[in-house]
Amino acid sequence: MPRTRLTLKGVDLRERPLPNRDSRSTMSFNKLSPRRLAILTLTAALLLLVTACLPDRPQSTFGPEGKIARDQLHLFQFIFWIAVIVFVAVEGVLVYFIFKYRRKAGDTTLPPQIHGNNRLEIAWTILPVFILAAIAIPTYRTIADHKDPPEGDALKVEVIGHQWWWEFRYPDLGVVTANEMHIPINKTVVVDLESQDVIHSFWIPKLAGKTDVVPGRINVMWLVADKEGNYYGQCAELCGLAHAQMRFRVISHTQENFDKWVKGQTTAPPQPAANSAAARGAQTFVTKGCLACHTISGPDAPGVQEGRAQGFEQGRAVFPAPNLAYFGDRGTMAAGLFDLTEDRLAKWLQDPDELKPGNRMAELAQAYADPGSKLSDADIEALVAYLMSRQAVKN
Ligand code: HEC
Ligand SMILES: [Cu+2]
Repeated sequence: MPRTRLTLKGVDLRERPLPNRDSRSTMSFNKLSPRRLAILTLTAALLLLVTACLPDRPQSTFGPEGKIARDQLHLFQFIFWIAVIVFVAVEGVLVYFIFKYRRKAGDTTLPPQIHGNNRLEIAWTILPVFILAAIAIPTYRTIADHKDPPEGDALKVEVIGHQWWWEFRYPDLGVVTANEMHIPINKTVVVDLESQDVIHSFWIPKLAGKTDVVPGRINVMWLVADKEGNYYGQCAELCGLAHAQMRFRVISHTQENFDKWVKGQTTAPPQPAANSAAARGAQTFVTKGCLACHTISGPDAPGVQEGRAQGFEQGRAVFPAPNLAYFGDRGTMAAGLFDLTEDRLAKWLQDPDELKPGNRMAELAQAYADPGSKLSDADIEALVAYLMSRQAVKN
């Protein structure tokens, strides 16, 4: 049977027609040669790959802005380049031999049959040992370096994962907030991670790699932000229906601005003026049962969220929910899903399930489960005015 040959420019290979070449033109890609198709596919794949890796994208690990993420990237790059060298060397030798030792046309003899070569065997056993050792040493060093936070002054934040939002408690500062974690720059932030329901994973691509958030145990991680910024975070563990919409932000400030933020979060916002829309909203918030799940006056008292979580497990219509005491100051809503605007907030209150399918508020809150308690347009307007007025006193 005649052998077919590859046609490569510049290589002395005689071209022979492939068998059944005509049959290929009946394929649906008849305008695109397989070669063009391959190039097109590769280009598209490369483009996708490259856009996903651009360091300035909000969730790219290639643009680290803190020590932990930077160390992790350096380690990744080190291993990546070793892998590239190994790949190029092995594939290079392979391709070289494929061409060099091709069977010549008309040659029907068998090549010399070799079994085993001690020198080779030893070389390719020992070489990988060195390569793996070279990878292991910086890997262990990085893990050890990241295990414990550096000595000295640190800010402690307790992060609690809920289906499908994040709670942030600052036990030493008396602050409780949700979905937006504020931190000072150039300061170690020690994060205690705990879940009140299923396993989540806490991930801020530009500041630190993922750490699991597990019910019944506290995982500790730490991070440092280099500069002021607004960083995207994301739950990185499939945790139920709205898992992909369980996002958050980390906002880093200079120490001075961070202190201002803390001061704002610990000074009660003024009560709405009598007869204002916000005052009606405050009433509506109580009468429509929002208080069952949301605290709106200061930080949640100890045990309150745990009580809600237990209630949920016992089948009651409650669930731990974001603290709304300073909701009007937030930049985002519904766990980092949308920028906070009055329109979005009104849409959320109309039908939370439409904006974030499966969320617990739409499932359980009296205002959505019980047609008799449905919010009227006037209720929604008043609630929007009230919630947006929940802002820290500016100082
Ligand atoms: C059964 C408990 C429950 C009740 C009752 C409830 N909510 Fe919620 N609410 C939640 C949960 C849980 C979330 C978080 C949803 C998510 O992002 O997945 C939430 C989110 C919100 C948010 C967005 C918060 C944020 O951090 O982005 C607002 C605003 C809100 N609720 C307002 C209200 C109002 C107003 C009422 C009363 C009409 C109400 N909620 C009743 C559970 C509840
Ligand atoms: Cu999650």
